[in-house]
Amino acid sequence: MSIEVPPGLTELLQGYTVEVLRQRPPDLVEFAIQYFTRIRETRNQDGTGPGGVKPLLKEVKISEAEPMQTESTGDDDEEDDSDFEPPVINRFSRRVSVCAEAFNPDEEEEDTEPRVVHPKTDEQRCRLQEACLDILLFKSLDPEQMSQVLDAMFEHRVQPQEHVIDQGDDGDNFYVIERGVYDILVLKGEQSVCVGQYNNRGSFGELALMYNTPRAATIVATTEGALWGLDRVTFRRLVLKNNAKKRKTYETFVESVPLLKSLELQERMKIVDVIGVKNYQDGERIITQTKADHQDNAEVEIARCSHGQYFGELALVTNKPRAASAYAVGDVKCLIMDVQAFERLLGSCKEIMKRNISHYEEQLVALFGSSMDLRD
Ligand code: 1OR
Repeated sequence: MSIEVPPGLTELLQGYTVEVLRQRPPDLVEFAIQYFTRIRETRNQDGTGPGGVKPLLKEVKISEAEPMQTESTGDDDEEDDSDFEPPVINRFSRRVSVCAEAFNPDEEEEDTEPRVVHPKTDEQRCRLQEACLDILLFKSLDPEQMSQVLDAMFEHRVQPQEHVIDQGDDGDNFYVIERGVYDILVLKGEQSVCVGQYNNRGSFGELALMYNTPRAATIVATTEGALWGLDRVTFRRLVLKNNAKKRKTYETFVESVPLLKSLELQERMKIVDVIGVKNYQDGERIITQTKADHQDNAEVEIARCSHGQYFGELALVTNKPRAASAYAVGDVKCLIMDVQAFERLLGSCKEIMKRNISHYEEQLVALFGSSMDLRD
């Protein structure tokens, strides 16, 4: 007696199995319901009909030890890019390493991914928009892309001591901080060392998603807090695509910045990946001096920066409050980097910056006649 396997059954079960292995959901039945519901929705949307099952993954390699890698093999790209992930992910359902996400941001391929949408109340959407205002990675998204990002984000409340991310894990989500304090811990040998902190603002978790690498640090909440998560697939589809454009736009500019000359090309490109672009109008304040050292409080112009120069590094290099304010003269376009990216990517440029600090000190002596200690 021969039993006929209905067409599509193998792919259907394979797809489900692969997603289970990738995401390790705690509840297989619950996960199956979500998974197959999403398939039905996608099928209804693209008119595949009841019998048809779109292959969800073309090639999957699973390895516990190796970091994820992007594989690109010509024609495969299109199907690989239709990779599917149900959006409900928590830190207890971590991904294993999967090599199925061929993504070539340079290609202007048609966008056929099912959209991830987490419904929100008006109040939630307001809080989310507020939290995302200064997120540099979102600054170059167009309004339609930004709206897709906001739709896809989901709220995640955290408790003190909760590990939001563990170093070495595969990346599942990118996080924007609404509130709460979070320590950044990095393993130095056997020891976990606190190398920084997020204080009620900022974002983290982009590196593993951008570069398909294991999580580079552990993030632990030290207070109760609220985060907004963005799933890996949506992050890659929107933010990575934009980064490819940013690289093209700013490649030549970043090459020409004297401070960055000592960096490798790859390092310079990583800078472009994390920078945000911000425009200022004539007279607008860009950074604000934290304390005025002079009795009369009058502001005096001490220097002017132009194309390819930088400012705002002093407080970061010395860990002191902002020593000066900066104002736009005419229309100004700045490329901005947050403090964690500055630490991570510009460590090797710090010596050059420190040397330049002595120029500031000389300028201040010339202006005010007395020496000022700008360093620690
Ligand atoms: P991720 O996806 O690797 C951990 O997950 C996140 O911590 C990482 O993305 C960054 O968003 C964030 N080195 C590496 N990752 C960092 C760092 C960091 N700071 C924040 N993250 N350094 C600290 C710089 C203050 C360098 C440590 C040597």
